[in-house]
Amino acid sequence: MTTVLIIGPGAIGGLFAWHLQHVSTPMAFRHRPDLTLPDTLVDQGQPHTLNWRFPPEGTDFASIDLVLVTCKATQVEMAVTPLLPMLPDVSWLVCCNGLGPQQWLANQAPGRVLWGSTTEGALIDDSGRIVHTGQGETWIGPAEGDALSERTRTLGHWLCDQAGPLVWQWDNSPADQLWLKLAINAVINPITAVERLPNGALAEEDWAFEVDALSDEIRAIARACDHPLPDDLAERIRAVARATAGNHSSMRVDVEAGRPTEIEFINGFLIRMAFEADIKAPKLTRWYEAVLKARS
Ligand code: KPL
Repeated sequence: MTTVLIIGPGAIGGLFAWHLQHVSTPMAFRHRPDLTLPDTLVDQGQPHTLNWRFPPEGTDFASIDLVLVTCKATQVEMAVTPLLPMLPDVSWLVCCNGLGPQQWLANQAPGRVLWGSTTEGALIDDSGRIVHTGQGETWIGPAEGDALSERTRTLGHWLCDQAGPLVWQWDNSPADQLWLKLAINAVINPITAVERLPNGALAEEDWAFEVDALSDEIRAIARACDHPLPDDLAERIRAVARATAGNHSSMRVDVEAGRPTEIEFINGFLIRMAFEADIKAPKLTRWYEAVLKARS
């Protein structure tokens, strides 16, 4: 039996635990003593019992094969750093917003890191249940520029092949998916967070100019980084806004809860790439600054 440890036992962590629970009993990393695990997942109105657990006292970490990192981008370094020396041989799959944490982890564990990107929608409702709000897909594959070990590649294919309830696909170049997700987050998240809008507002005519202008800036940066984004990026962003119309973006939720946001890992990352490529990014910078102010 393959042993999987999940770091970030939130909505996406729980959704992935559900995907795995008939072939593994995923364990979740307890980073706070008061943390409890959601025990129910609601999919299409149907409740399902989640079968995951915290590792018992004295668990031999050497028995872990794979670590799924699904926490916020802001927490990856802090959560993973103490585990790295304890887990010298495990494979890692990092699936969170942004691109910086993925690059950081690939440097820490060369040959053993998979990058993932997901369009699944999930949230934790007021009764603590995970609700699967949008059917999506998850793509996983080798970290960019890294030669994947055979063992990690095999585990990656195992994750895709086992018939869980979700759609997981192998992608030899997941960096392209990550760039697309980054672009979507860099437009939807800051605007909805600062203006306190539901995602669907960004598909409306009122925001068309802003979405177009931000998309143009992001496409120029991505091109300079050798990850060209589709010509119809703005349309794709509007499609995601429409598909998640009633949702509050994760950044809006964080701002409203007074928590740190992922702005540094999304717009901050793109602004740094723009600076290195000598490209102007006034719109991205404006929304970056507005999110920092919205928090204070
Ligand atoms: O990924 C998201 C997020 O909120 O972080 C989107 C796609 C904007 C959906 O809410």
